[in-house]
Amino acid sequence: MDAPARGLIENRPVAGAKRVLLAAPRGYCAGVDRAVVAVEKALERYGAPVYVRKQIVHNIHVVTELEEKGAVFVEEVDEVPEGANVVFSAHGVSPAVVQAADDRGLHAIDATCPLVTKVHREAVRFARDDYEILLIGHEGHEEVEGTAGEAPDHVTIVNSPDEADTVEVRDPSKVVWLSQTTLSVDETMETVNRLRKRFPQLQSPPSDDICYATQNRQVAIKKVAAEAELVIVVGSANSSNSVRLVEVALENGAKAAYRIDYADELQQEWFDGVATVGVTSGASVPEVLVRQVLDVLDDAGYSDVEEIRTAEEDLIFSLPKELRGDGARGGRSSQ
Ligand code: 0CH
Ligand code: SF4
Repeated sequence: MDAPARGLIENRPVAGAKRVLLAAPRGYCAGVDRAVVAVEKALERYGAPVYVRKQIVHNIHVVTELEEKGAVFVEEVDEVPEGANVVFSAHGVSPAVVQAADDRGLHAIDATCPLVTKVHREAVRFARDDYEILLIGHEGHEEVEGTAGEAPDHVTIVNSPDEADTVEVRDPSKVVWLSQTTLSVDETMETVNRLRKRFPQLQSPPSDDICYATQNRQVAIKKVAAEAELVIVVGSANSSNSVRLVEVALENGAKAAYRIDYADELQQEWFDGVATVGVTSGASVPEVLVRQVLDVLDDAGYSDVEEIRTAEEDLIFSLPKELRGDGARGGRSSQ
C-alpha cells in the first residue's frame, strides 16, 4: 500500500505530555528475514512465477509485495505445475508435504525457520524413543500441523491451559511437552504447570521451543505496556506472535491494545484522553509499516518517541541450501 494519508487522527489536547514508547526488539526476526529473502532470491534466480506453499510469513503486506514481484501463493503443492519451483513457508511442513512435492517432481526450496526445524527434530527423537508428545500450540496453525506431522501417532495437541486439565495420555511416565515457537511464554508456562500437576514425570524440551524473537518481543512490550494507556501492535490477524503481543500488553498494564495491518486502521476514539501510546510489531512485520504508524501519531501530536529496548538481536540465518550455490547469505530484505 502507498503511505497512508497523514492527519488521520486529530491532534486533540490530553492531560499530560503526549509521547510514544516504541518497543524494541520488534518486527522482523531472523527466520522471517531469511524466508522473505529466499522468495526474492528464487525470483531473481529462476524468474517468475515462483510458487510458495501457504503465506511465506503471516503478513498481508509482505505477501502482496511478493505477489507483485511474481510469487504465486498456493494452499497445497497439488496446485503447483509439475516440475515448477515451490518455496515452503517459514512455518515449516510435515514430511507428507515434502513427499507430495517430490512425487510431483517439484523443485522445493525449504524456507522453514531453523528454529522450527529444531522442534521437528525434537518430535522425531522423542517419538523414536516412544514418548507421547504433548504439543502445546494452536490446532490448525501451519507450524503445529508441520510439527505434528513428523510423528502423528505420538503427538497430541494441547490448545490451551484448560485442555491441560483434560488431555489423556497412555503412559504418564513417558510423556514430554513441546510447543509452537510463537506462543505466549506466560500462558505456555501455565499450561505446563497444569500438565505437570497431573503428570509429575512430564519431561521438558531440551531447550526453549518458544524462540528468542517471540520471547524478546513479549519482554519489550511488557515494559512498554506498564506505562502505556494504549498499545498499538502492527501485524496481521493470522499472525500468532502478533496476536499474542496484544494479549501480553493487556495482561501487563495497557488499558487498551489493538492490532492493525496498516496505519489507516487507527481509530480516533482509541486516543481519547491518551497521553502515552505504546507501539510494537510482530516478527513478520516490515519496519516501514511501523514508520507509517509513527507518522500518523506524529501528526496527532505524539511526536516525542522514546525507544524502550530490552534486548539486542544480531542473529542471521544462512539462506536455504537450495539457494546457496552462489555463496549468497541471508541479509536484510528490501521491504
Ligand atoms: O506468528 P506466526 O507463527 O503465526 O507466524 P508469522 O506471523 O508469520 O511470524 C513468523 C513466524 C514463523 C514461524 O515461526
Ligand atoms: Fe524463527 Fe522465531 Fe522467527 Fe518463527 S518467530 S521464524 S521460530 S525466529
